[in-house]
Amino acid sequence: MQNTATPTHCPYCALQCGMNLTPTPDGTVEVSERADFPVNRGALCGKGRTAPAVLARNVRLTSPLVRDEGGALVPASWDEALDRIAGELRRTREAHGPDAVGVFGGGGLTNEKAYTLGKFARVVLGTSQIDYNGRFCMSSAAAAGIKAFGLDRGLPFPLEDIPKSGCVILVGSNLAETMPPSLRFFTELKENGGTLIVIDPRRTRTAEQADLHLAPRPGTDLALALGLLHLVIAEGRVDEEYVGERTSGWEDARAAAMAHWPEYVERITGVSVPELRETVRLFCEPESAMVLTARGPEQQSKGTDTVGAWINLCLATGRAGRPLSGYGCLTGQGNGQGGREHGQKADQLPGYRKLDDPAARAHVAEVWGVGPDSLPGPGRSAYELLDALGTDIRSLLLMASNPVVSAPRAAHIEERIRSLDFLAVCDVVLSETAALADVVLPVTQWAEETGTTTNLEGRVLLRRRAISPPDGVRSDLEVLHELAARLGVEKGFPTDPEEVFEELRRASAGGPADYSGITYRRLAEENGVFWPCPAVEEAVEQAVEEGEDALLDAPLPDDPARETPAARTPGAHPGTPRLFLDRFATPDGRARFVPVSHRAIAEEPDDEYPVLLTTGRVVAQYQSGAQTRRVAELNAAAPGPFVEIHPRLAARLGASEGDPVAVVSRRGRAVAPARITTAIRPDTVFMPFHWPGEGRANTLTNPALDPTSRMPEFKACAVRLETVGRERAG
Ligand SMILES: Nc1nc2c(c(=O)[nH]1)N[C@H]1C(S)=C(S)[C@@H](COP(=O)(O)OP(=O)(O)OC[C@H]3O[C@@H](n4cnc5c(=O)[nH]c(N)nc54)[C@H](O)[C@@H]3O)O[C@H]1N2
Ligand SMILES: Nc1nc2c(c(=O)[nH]1)N[C@H]1C(S)=C(S)[C@@H](COP(=O)(O)OP(=O)(O)OC[C@H]3O[C@@H](n4cnc5c(=O)[nH]c(N)nc54)[C@H](O)[C@@H]3O)O[C@H]1N2
Ligand code: SF4
Ligand SMILES: [Mo]
Repeated sequence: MQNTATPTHCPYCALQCGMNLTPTPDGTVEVSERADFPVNRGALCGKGRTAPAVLARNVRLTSPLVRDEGGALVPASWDEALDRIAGELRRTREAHGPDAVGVFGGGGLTNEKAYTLGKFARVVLGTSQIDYNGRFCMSSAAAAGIKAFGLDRGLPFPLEDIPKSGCVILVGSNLAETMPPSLRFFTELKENGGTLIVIDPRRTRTAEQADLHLAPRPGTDLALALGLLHLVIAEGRVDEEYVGERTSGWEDARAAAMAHWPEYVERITGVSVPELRETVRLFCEPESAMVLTARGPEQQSKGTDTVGAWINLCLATGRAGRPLSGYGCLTGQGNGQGGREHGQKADQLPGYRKLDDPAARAHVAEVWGVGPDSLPGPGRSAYELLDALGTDIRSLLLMASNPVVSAPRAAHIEERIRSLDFLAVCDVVLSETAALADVVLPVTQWAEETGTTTNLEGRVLLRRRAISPPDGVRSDLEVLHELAARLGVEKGFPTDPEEVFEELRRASAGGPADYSGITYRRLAEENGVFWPCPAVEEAVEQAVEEGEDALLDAPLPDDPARETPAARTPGAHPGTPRLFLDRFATPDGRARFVPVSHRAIAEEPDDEYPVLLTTGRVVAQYQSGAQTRRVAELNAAAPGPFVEIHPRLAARLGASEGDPVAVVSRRGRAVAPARITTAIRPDTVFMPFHWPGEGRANTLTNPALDPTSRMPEFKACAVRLETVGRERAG
C-alpha cells in the first residue's frame, strides 16, 4: 500500500466531508485536512476525525461468527458461514416461498452495494420483501418532492448557494450538531445580510445561531406552514405571475390554507401571530429565499403532507426553480441520497425507477439479463417488514442497519427479530442486532474499499480505498457474489466496485437519477458530479474522431444549471448542480401544489400520558451508536442517554439534574438521567436515540406510519414521567 495520502470522504453523514487518509504502521489510517472539497473545505466534526478508531482490530469483527448448538456465536470459516446462509435461505424459500426471505439494507451502503443488494433480492432470491433504513430517514421528503416537483433530490442546488440567498428557514434541523461543517454556509448567509430562521421545539445550538427561532409544539409543523401561507395570501404576497406560469393546483391549495387562520394556528402550534407575521416578512421581502427541512417535520405520521405544505409556501412565493431559491431536504446518512436511488427500496429499480412501471422493468431486466416477468413486485416498507419477521418472513439478510436500537417500538421489533427462523447480518462490528444473528459476516469499511456515494446535494463522489483490510474480512460485494453463486447464479454479481458502477450506469440510463455519463475517472478528476448526468454519445464519438483538442472546445449546453464549480470533462455532460431552473420534472413542466390540511399526531397526550416525547441526535454519537460508541473520545463527550426536561416540568416531577427518570409510553419504559434545561418547551421532553438497553429511546416511540411514505412517527408520542422508585408523577 502507498504511504502517501489518499483523498477520500468520511464514512458517516450525508455531508460526505472530504478528508485525506495516510496509512499508519498499526494498519489503520491517519486523517488529515483535505481543503479542495468545497462542502467542508477541510473542516471535520469529531466523528469524522476519529473514524479510524473503528478500523482497529480490537474494535471491529475479523472473523465470521456462527451460532453453535449451545447458542453461542463462535468463529467459523467463510465457507462454513456462507454455506450456512445459502442453505438456510434456500430452505426457507422451498418451505414458504420466495417472499418468506427478507432483505434489509442501509443508507450507509455505497451506490454499488445498494444496487447489488437490490439486484440480489430480485434476481437471486426472487423476493419482493426488501426495504432499508432510509425509510426511517428521508422518505417523507422524497414522497413530497416527487409529488410536487416530479423528482426527489435532497438539495436542488449546491450548499454553496446558501450564503447568497436572502433568507433560509431551517425546519427541524439541528445541523450545528448533525452536520457541523455545514454551519459555515449559514453564518456566511448572515454575514452577507441574509436571515436565518430556525423552527425547532428546542433552542438547539442551531437555533442559537438564528435571527428568529420559532419553538412549535412537536408534530404541528403542518399547521405552522399553512398559517404562514394564509398570511402570505392575506398580505398580498403571492407571486401571481410565477404561480400562473410555473405551477398547477393553486386554487385548492389556496382554499386549504385560507381555512388555517393565524389565531387557530397559534393555538395549535404555540407560535404567536406576531412571530408568524415576522416570519412571513423575513421570508418574502428578499429577492430569494429557501426552505430546508430535516427530520423534525419529516419523521411524523403526516410528514409527507407537512413537507408538501412547506413546498406550497415556496411555490406561492415564487421560491422554487429560481436562482438561490428553493425547497431542499437535508438528507442524513452517508449515502442517504444514492441509497434511495438504485433499488434497495421496496418499490424501486435503479435510476430511481418505479418497480411497477412496465417500461422500467423491461429496461432493468434487460441490463440484468432476466425476463421482466421474473422481477417481483413492490414489497413492504421498513417498519412493516420488520413487524412481519417471524410470521410471513422467516429468514432475513441484513446489511448496514441496527434496528434493535433504531427502529420504532424497538422492544417489539427485537422480539420479532428473535422469532426469526434465521438471521444473517453483515456488519463491521458486533452491533446489538448482529449479536442476535445466526451468522455474522465481518465486512470491509470505508477506508478499505472503493465505492461511490451521493451526498445530500446530489453530488456523486468517489470514496477511495486507502489501506488493505485485515485478513478474515471481505466486502459486502464479495458476500453477495459468493451467496449468489451458492444459490445458483454464477454471473452478474461482480466484486469489483467499478465493474458494478459500469452496470449501474447502464441500469440508471434514462431514469430520473441518470448516472450514465459518470465514470470513476470523471469522479476522480472533477471532485464529484451532480446527477442527472446522462451519457452524451455524440460527444464521445466526436472525441474518438477528432482527438482531445477538439473536445476542449466542445460546446456545452447553454444553461446556468450546468455551471459546476469543479473542472469539466470536455465533451461530456457536465452534470446538474441546479435543478428545475427551466422546468420541473413533471409531465407539463409545472410544479404541483398539494392541497393539505392540518391533522393531529397519531397519539396526543392525555391524562395518563400527559407529556410529549421527541427524539433526535447529539453531535458526538452517530445513529444506533454501533460505530461511535466504540470510539473512546466520542464516548467521553457523550457517554449515555438522557432526558431533556424543562425546569417547570422537572419541579412538578420532583426531579433534579442527573436524577434517573423513567419515561413511560404505551410501548414500554425507558430510564435515563434528567438533564434540566430551559431550552425545551415545558410540555415536551427530548431523548437522543443512540443507546441500547434501559435508556433506549425507541422502546417508547410510536410506529404510526405516514400513509404515503410509510415513515414512522419518531418525533412525537405521548409519555408520562416517573421518578425512579416512586409512584407516577409528571
Ligand atoms: N451527530 C450526528 N450527526 C448525524 C447523525 C447522527 O446520528 N449523529 N445522523 C445523520 C442522519 S442519518 C440524519 S437523518 C441527520 C438528522 O439530522 P437532524 O434532522 O438535524 O437531526 P435530529 O436531531 O433527528 O432532528 C433535528 C431537530 O428536530 C427537532 N424536532 C423534534 N420534533 C420536531 C417537530 O415536531 N418539529 C420540528 N420542526 N422540529 C422537531 C429536534 O429537537 C432536533 O433538534 O443527521 C445526520 N448526522
Ligand atoms: N427515535 C428515533 N429513532 C430513529 C431516528 C430518530 O430521529 N429518532 N432516526 C432514524 C434515522 S433518520 C435513521 S437513518 C436510522 C438509522 O439507524 P440504523 O439503521 O441503525 O443506522 P446505523 O446505526 O448507522 O447502523 C448502521 C450499521 O451498519 C454498519 N455498517 C456501516 N457501514 C457498513 C457497510 O458498508 N456494510 C455493512 N454491512 N455494514 C455497515 C454499522 O456498523 C452499523 O452497525 O435511525 C432511525 N431511528
Ligand atoms: S459532518 Fe458528517 S461527513 Fe463531515 S466529518 Fe462529521 S460525520 Fe463526517
Ligand atoms: Mo437518517
